[in-house]
Amino acid sequence: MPSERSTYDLVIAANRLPVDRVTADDGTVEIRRSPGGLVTAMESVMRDHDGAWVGWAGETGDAPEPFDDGGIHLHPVGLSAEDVAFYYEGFSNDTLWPIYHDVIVPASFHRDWWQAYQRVNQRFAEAVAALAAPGATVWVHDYQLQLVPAMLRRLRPDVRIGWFDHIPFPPVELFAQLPWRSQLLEGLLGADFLGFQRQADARNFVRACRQLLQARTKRDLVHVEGSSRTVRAAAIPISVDFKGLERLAKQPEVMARSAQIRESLGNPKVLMLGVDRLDYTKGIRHRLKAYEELLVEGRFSPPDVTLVQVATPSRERVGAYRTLRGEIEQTVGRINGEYSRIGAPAVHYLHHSYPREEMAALFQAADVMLVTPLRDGMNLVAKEYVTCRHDLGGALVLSEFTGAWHELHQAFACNPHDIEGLKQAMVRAVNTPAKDRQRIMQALRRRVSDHDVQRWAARYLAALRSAPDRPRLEQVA
Ligand code: GDG
Repeated sequence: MPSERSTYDLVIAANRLPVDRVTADDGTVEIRRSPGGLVTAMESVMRDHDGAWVGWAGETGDAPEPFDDGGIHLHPVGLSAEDVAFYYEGFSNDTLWPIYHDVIVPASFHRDWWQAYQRVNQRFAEAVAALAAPGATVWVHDYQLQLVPAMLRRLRPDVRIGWFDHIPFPPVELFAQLPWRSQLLEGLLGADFLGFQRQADARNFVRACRQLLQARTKRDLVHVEGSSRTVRAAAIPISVDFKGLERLAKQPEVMARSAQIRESLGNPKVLMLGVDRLDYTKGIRHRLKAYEELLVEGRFSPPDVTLVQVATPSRERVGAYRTLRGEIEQTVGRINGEYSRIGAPAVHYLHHSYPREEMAALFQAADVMLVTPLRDGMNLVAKEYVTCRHDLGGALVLSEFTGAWHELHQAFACNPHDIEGLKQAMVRAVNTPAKDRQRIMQALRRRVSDHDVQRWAARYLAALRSAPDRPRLEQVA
């Protein structure tokens, strides 16, 4: 049932709605929770607010009617097949995503993708403008919607606009490659407050404004040329719903499932686990290389040691993702061909998505969690893993190139480009005495429990409320 109200004091805009509408061949419509870090984080925030969420419902064609789900008013934005190909798969995931992740693969630049990006951002801005109550707070999310803040400000100068960047913001030397760099910065400067995962990301943004727009800046403030506005850019790192997830992990069925997983893997001495969207930023190939070398050197040997790699299907129509999948599957095949025994594969490779309960059980079953991205805004999997380890068991190997590492530095740190170093971190995680591992796990859990997603949202909304709303020229040299 759509809600009676027509405007809302809090409006979220994100590329995806927190649910997918899936129409079966017989015409029946099913509503499914959609995957991804943002959805996981925002769900618990929206539970505490009476708000609306604007986003794509996951099917191409006309937008379905707005509907309510779990106390949130959901307002779908329609995307045509061309919009999905150009705005989402193209500009968002084949232009911006590589540039914002250190150009691990080359970025593609196409002017018709940029046209689609502008068109779709305008559509989002108009949908938000129609739903926001006078003086409402609007929270725009992520790299797909960087033009929305300025577009929305033109339509609704009365609303307070925040934007949060879930992924890294690149150094100006990389950002400058974008033919549309000025328009993107100007789009973001329509906001009152810009939130980033790390201070380095916020600093990169401010520097880009200074160098590419010749904007006046001071510390975390950017003056918007030709206006009396200043915009603040600061780090507010995202987190997980610690209490909710810990509760799930403590359920007897989840704990029983965890024991069953170990059992069905032949009760290995060491179970290593990777859980990622199948994405080249996540360092899955580097992790497999390190593991393979440890097998070659005889430092690890199945069935004593085994690796479970969950690689959730992602962006399968983008070329770089198809190539990566081929490479990973070839590597897994080679490792298994060489080192598996009947009933004891060296790598269990699972190209599926699983329910949350199963993920929690896997986290609890794993002795060593491998989080080895080459670049990652935060990485919620690292925080979810420690949240699920209420038994203080397990060890986290964590890449220095994740936002999470800046908070979880007691973890077994690694530089995934340094395969020798990565191997050492994996071996250390296995060999460190249980007592020391427990102490480390306790410290990691304390950090996540004190800085959970509820605190993140409260901090973000407080920063947005207190962002400069009047000329503060005296602060901008
Ligand atoms: C972006 C940024 C940032 C994965 N497979 C399954 C599943 N997942 C869940 C994980 C986790 C989420 O998806 C993935 O979040 P990450 O943070 O690891 O990575 P991205 O998707 O790249 O997210 C990232 C994040 O936004 C939030 O700001 O941390 O840096 O890139 O929650 O558990 N969940 C279920 N089944 C799966 O198979 N249920």
